[in-house]
Amino acid sequence: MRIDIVTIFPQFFDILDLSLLGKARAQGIIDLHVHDLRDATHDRHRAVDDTPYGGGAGMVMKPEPWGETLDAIFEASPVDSPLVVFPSPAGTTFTQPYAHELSRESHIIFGCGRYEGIDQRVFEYAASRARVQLVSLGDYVLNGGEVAVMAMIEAFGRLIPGVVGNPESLVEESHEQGLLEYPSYTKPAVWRDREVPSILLSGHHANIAAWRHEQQVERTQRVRPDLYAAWANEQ
Ligand code: 6GU
Repeated sequence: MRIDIVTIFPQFFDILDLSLLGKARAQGIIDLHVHDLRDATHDRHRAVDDTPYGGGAGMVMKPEPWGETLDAIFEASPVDSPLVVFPSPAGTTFTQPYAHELSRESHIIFGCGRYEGIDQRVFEYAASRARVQLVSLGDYVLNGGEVAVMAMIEAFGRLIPGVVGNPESLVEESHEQGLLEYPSYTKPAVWRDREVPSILLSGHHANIAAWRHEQQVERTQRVRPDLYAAWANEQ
């Protein structure tokens, strides 16, 4: 999969060299390109923002550097219609099913906005050359899209075949079956007077599976009544 990121903070993404995703890059599973939006400015101050038409607080990202950067990426795209994702608190909510969708794409371009936003015509132009989606992490506001893009790449990157060593480890996680995950324990069997639930030491696999499922249902009902209602509805 090819991933392009457009940002005014390219160093932010240096940490994608690390861990599972760094390994996936080294193996050629992920082909990452980070672009500094300021490289497409042509003034002395390398300005990427300007005051909003109509007035109001804050600054708006200028369209020209976006157009130039996106054109270069479209030219280099291995596909006819890549997916352009703009992280935005005004977007649709990022979910595990959406992470699975992203993991099946061939080319994703992330456009990180800063300031009060990006000139609206950039979205319209991008939509004339590619598929465009505005995506939000949740109902709160970040200063810019960089952290959101990092979170999205962490979420879908590990779903790309070959990135996580044992694919079975993906199946029982929170949000994969509409429930939160069950609690986990390892050795020692007693730690600071706290015992591991005895059923986990019993060796009885069917009982263990049933206990874990009960734990998932109980935990989901307690901390995420919204998820629980949706899950119970499906049963
Ligand atoms: Cl994707 N971007 C920004 N700037 N703020 C957010 C967000 C995204 N998701 C939640 N808050």
